[in-house]
Amino acid sequence: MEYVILAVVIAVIAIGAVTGLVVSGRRRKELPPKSAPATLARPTPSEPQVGEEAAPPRAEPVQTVEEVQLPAAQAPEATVEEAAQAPALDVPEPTAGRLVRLRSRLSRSQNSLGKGLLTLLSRERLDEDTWEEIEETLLVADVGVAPTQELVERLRTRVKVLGTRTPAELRALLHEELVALIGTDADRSLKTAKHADGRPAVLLVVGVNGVGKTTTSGKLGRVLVADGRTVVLGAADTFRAAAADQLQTWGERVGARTVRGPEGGDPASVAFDAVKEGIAEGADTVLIDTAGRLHTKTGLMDELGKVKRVVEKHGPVDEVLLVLDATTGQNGLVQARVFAEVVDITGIVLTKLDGTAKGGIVVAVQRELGVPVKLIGLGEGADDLAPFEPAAFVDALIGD
Ligand SMILES: Nc1nc2c(ncn2[C@@H]2O[C@H](COP(=O)(O)OP(=O)(O)O)[C@@H](O)[C@H]2O)c(=O)[nH]1
Ligand SMILES: [Mg+2]
Repeated sequence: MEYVILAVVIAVIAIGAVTGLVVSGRRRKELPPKSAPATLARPTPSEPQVGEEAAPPRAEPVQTVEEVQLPAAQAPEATVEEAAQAPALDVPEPTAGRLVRLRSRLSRSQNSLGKGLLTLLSRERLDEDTWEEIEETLLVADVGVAPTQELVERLRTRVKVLGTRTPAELRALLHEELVALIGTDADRSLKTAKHADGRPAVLLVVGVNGVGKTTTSGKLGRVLVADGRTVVLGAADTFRAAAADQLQTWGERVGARTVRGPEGGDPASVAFDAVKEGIAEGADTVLIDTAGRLHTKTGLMDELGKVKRVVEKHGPVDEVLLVLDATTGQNGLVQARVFAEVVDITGIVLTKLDGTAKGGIVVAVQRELGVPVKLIGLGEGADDLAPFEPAAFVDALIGD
């Protein structure tokens, strides 16, 4: 009897266990999968957004799995994770004809200089007062005293010879004289091509705080990438981490690597490392952004000299670009002089020409340094940097 009871108990337990398993198994099957991917990870723009570069958050609609259409011929190995790691790179605008594209910016900002001169020259009577007004217009636009007098003299002589003055003749004459004043002989090309021995071209970007060095380095990096070059950026402004972030952001947008050091580290060693990296990678161009040195701080200027000397252990620096803010006018000339004493400037970048009527500074600064303006900045946008071409510049000033 006891055996019977025991057998029944065992049977009951066994049946219970089996049904329990089945039920829980069913239950498990009814549960939704633990990690149903409600949304597909989208490639996120992974670059850190800093300061002026920070774009407003994109209001992109979230795509659900159902909405995603797979392209028929998709490479099987392209996984979602891979896509997330490789954000789409910017495709910068081609550099050819940039000044022409940006001419409306110049026409607007330099209206009083270009169109103003033309209007004055077109007056019925060109009396002394008018010539004084012409002179005044040039001086106000920061052309500088000596170049202004030269130009006025030449215009006076040529207008006299002209006799009748048709608008077309006057425009052509002024165009010719302004282009001559700016100069067409100088070599305005940038040395950015790799050397015969495989060493990358090295460009140093210098200037005081806030003139647009980092922005220019970034824009220039884009230009070079657009032209098919491989670029390494060197963040030798080590005074603020934000400065290196800012440069890195520019680089990431076009796929250029940024070499940086610890905050407060030695700028010369970062610059040295950047060139070393460029050599190791077989890059075409190394662009080194430096800190904004106040020209009154002798120690900091000495440091800039050191950056250049240390970089030159790898070989000569190809370009030292002095960035000047056109809106600062004559003050920029004082800065230019001090920088020229410390490093041999090979080219001038004039930024913010979109925000000032003082386009004549192009003439003044070239005279001051005997170095050509090679690039001009015409806005905060990523592609608002143009090679400087005298004829196209004058076209924008007075119309063609
Ligand atoms: N309007 C205008 N702003 C510019 C231009 N170039 C630079 N900037 C602005 O000038 C400010 C300082 O630039 P940044 O590159 O940080 O100067 P840095 O201190 O010399 O490195 C930023 O707000 C830039 O967007 C330009 O050509 N036009
Ligand atoms: Mg900077």
